[in-house]
Amino acid sequence: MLNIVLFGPPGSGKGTQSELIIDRYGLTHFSTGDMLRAELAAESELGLRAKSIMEKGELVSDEIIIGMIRNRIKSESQAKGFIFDGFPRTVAQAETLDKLLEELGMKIDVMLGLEVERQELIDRLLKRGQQQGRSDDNLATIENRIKVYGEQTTPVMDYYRTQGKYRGVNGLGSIDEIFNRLTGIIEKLNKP
Ligand code: B4P
Repeated sequence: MLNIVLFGPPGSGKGTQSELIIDRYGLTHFSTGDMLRAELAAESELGLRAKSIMEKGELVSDEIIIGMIRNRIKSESQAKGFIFDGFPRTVAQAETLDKLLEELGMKIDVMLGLEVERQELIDRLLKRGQQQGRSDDNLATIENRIKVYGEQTTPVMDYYRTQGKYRGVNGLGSIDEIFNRLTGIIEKLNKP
């Protein structure tokens, strides 16, 4: 079983690289961003609560996120492995994930951190905003997402670093180049 946390600031390529990793290793995808956007599209009560928070670039509460993820992990406990994309985003989420996995006899094997500088993040997300019209891909919200990432999400990197599981990866270059860097690390995981 292989369980990966794909980590990085907004726009670092987590969603993009997750799809390629899933194709290669047959993992089950957990994107809390995608799950929240599905709730928004369905206009569920949870979606309505999350909408204004996401549009401001703030984090949705740990309570909502943990409730959402707990049900899905339990219902997919037969999976070959998981890729967590955009989750955990706070230390409380990381601690809960560790406990949940432990209850199921599983653990996180590695956190792969995509490292991309600020201006490149802004350029990518503005471009996606123009192409796809995502309501949180505008300059004011992007700048707040990056700020919130620095304040609330970077401590999660230290959480996994302390466990010896963090591997930083240069997130600049072509999508294929970055994928090769990531698979280079994954392939070495089970080798002495
Ligand atoms: P997410 O959906 O997770 O969005 P994101 O961090 O912006 O990253 P995303 O995966 O979409 O972008 P990617 O880097 O792949 O979160 C959205 C919001 O949901 C959050 O702000 C928050 O409010 C809420 N939320 C989600 N999870 C939460 C949690 N656990 N707790 C609390 N709140 C939560 O790619 C960006 C762009 O770059 C794409 O257009 C892509 O085509 C492009 N790109 C990718 N790789 C590239 C490359 N190598 N070169 C050039 N462009 C590239």
